Amino acid sequence: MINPKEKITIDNHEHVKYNQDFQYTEQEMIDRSSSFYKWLNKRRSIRIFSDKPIPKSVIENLILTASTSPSGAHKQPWTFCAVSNKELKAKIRIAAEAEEKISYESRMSARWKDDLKALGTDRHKPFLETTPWLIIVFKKTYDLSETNQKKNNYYVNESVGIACGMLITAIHNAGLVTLTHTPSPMNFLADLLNRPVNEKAFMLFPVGYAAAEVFVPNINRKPLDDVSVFYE
Ligand code: IYR
Repeated sequence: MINPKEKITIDNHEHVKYNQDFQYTEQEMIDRSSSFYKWLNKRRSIRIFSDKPIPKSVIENLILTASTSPSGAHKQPWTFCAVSNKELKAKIRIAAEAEEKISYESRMSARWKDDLKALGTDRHKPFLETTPWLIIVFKKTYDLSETNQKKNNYYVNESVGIACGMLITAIHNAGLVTLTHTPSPMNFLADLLNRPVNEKAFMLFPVGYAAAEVFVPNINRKPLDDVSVFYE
């Protein structure tokens, strides 16, 4: 129970006292930020997965974590669709590979395909059937009121992009792996998953364990100097 003295009203809206029950000494902060970076830097995009099952409760926790993301005016303009149904995964694979075939054969430029060579990706997407779960993130450009009135949301791409980043971090934290898969166009996902008109597919994440033996591209992350500018 919140003590009534810990609440105030601003413009007719209730605000509760922020009780930050975690704070660190400067040394702890240095240690924690460094070890978190080292741990997150172990994340790799994986393209070959095991079919070992994952409890549904884990997927629920991953979605709850992603859904803690900040969002424009707190509209939380996202829906996370979690698919473990085998027939549905097979349909998603067929539709995604059909789009990818066209993309790789005609939509993508030679330079783009050249850039992807280092990653070892192509139009075949077996992981869409192998992984125990797919999480498909939908963005809500607008919400629909009970009377079907459109209510626009704000900073939808930014909000859903941040939620996806938090989802990826949560997947890594659970000891699982994923890949940001972006079949384009993605309209087939809204059709297959029966989503309402205000939802558009944003990104697809296969979630699972890496296959027993997987090789990942031998590539490096840019050093701090290349990705930052400090103004002190
Ligand atoms: N959407 C395609 C192609 C692709 C595009 C980028 I940019 C990548 O970093 C990786 C793949 C696919 O998912 O294969």
